Amino acid sequence: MPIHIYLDKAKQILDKNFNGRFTVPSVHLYLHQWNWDSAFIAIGYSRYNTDRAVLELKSLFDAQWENGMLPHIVFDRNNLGRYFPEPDFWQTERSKYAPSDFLTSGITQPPIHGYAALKIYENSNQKEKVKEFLKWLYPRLIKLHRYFYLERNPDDNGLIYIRHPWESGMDNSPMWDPVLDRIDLSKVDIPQFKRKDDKIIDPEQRPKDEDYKRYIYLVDLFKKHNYDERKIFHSCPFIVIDPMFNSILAASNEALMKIADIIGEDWKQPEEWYLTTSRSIRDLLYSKEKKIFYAYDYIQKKQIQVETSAGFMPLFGGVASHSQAVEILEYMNSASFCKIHENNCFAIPNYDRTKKDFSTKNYWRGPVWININWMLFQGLKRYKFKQKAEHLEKTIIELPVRFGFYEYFDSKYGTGYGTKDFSWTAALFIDLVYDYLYTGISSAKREIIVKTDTDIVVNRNGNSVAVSEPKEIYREFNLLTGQMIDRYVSNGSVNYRKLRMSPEYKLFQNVAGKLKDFDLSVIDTAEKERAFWINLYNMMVVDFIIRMKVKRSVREVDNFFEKLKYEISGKKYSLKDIEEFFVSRKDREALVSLVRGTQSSPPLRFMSPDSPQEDILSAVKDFVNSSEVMVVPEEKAVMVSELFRWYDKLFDSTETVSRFISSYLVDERKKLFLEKETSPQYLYLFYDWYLNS
Ligand code: 2M8
Repeated sequence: MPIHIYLDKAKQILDKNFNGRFTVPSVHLYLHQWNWDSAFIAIGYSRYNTDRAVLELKSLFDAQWENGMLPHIVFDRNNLGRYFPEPDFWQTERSKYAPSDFLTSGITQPPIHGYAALKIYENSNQKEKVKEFLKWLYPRLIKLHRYFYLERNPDDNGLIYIRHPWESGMDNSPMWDPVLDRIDLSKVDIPQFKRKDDKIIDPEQRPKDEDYKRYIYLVDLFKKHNYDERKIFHSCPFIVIDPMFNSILAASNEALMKIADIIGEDWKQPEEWYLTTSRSIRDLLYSKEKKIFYAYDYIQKKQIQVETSAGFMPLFGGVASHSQAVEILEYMNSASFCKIHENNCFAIPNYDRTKKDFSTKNYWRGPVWININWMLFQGLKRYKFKQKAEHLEKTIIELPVRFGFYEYFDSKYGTGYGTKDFSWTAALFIDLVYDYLYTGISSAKREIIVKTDTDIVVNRNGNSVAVSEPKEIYREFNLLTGQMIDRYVSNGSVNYRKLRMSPEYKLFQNVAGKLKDFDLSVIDTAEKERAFWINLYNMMVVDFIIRMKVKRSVREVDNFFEKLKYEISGKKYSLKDIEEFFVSRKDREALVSLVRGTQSSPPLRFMSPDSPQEDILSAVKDFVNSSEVMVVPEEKAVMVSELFRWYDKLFDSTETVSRFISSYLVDERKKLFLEKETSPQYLYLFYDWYLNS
């Protein structure tokens, strides 16, 4: 399914979750407005609906407390009774700061709103309108940050504490276990309560009852202190400094400096906050030995040495020093989280996979979350760790496409968990896909696009060469193609830089020039013809990539497959023409084995000129047994490359695709499934256009 169909789907989810004033995280479980969810949602809207983006933040800040705190939930009066805890439990009216016209919770969440507000401005094409809104929002953002620096900054070093796991946004993260464990459930009074979440979502995917008891114990304590910060600080057993919360705050301070500049305000205050918090994160939360940032237990005055994705978050907002960034990248890209190209994981799971209590499916204890990966993607991009950034970006787009717009995803199989049609998954997907559709390539790799409105005959400007015998041209073409692949391709990856400088490529350009006057009749058998056109197609792609100075993706060149051509025997051929040739021959195998200069292509190999059948079949096998084709019997699902849709004349039904795949699959169990299952669910994978370099 083309990517814009998923984009529409994501927008429909936001529409469904929008209640006229704000967008709930999900109508299945979270029927109110959540603090940081709304910021992510606004970022998604900012790509196509400025009004909604603005409204999202506006409705949230309307419920800001008098002391500056931005509540973690703003309740929808029309939807009470379906979530726990709700206003009757929070009783925030006990605080003199709580708003009288809104029902809210009494805690906050990671302050990503400054960052989101700047994104709205950057993405919107209604700059004046957003500027007006920023003038309204800026003092409120300052008020929020001031609350943190005045009320939650006990050592005056810019490290802000949180006083409830819900404030971290990563509710049951293993990071909080050592602190929560100190609340002895047999010794404290916990009010009676009834959870609602575990009746809606499989309890295996949600926090345990013991966790909830502690969450509720803390809320009850806040209530007893009438939400007085000082009193809470002195009696609350959970006072921790979260590297993610603080990194996000730093990122928002930085955004506030830019916003101040846009609306003509003084940016000194946010700058000072930015510098203080960043310095303290670097100096106090980092472990040089473990190469990760840790949370800090303020009561026991020590780092909480539990490795989670929060420990990488100082990349977001540019807080980590360069050497720290390099070190944490190494950890992030290890088996503990997920290595690039490792097969059995997706992007960054939320907890170190090597730990005994790691879970692929339990909430914040190991699954993959889209918002976390989105922030890490921004951080990696900022530090120019492009390859890892792209890996995350691809996953963020791929997971919802393959498995649905879920709240979180199994870190091994990708299965969606929690609630479906989840707003921030949809919103951040929209954000990345907008970059993608806009340029056809990743925003981490975006480069100038070459426009080609008319045909460019690429082999015309080769050196003018003496006319050769057709047989000689054919022999040279095969020889050089073989040599180039042999010497500059390893494991299917092409070293375009070396190839461009190589003597073989120089000679190849000459032969390509000679093809203009070539006599195709020397290719006198059907098998030779197959080999020639596949090899030619693959070499044309390589030649076009080099000549058009493609850096990241063939998508940098408009109409790469239609307008770039080779003249052969006096006739012009585009890549598309060659594809059409194979379509007319109903040669599915040849079409699958073509190498389009992309990551989603099979590895580039030379097709033996006289009898290519074996080589073609190896290419098809490589393709079918790669991540381009995923057969998941447990889910009764088949996920295949978009390529099968491009050639729907040949792959005219899912049965045809199943038959084709099953004849090349190595895994017998999957083969059997395809042969037996008459109507598996078919999904089309996102095509990876990055260069096969
Ligand atoms: C989750 O938290 C709420 C409590 O705030 C819950 O579990 O009921 C977390 O994932 C949190 O980060 C998120 O903001 C919220 C709504 O999506 O759900």
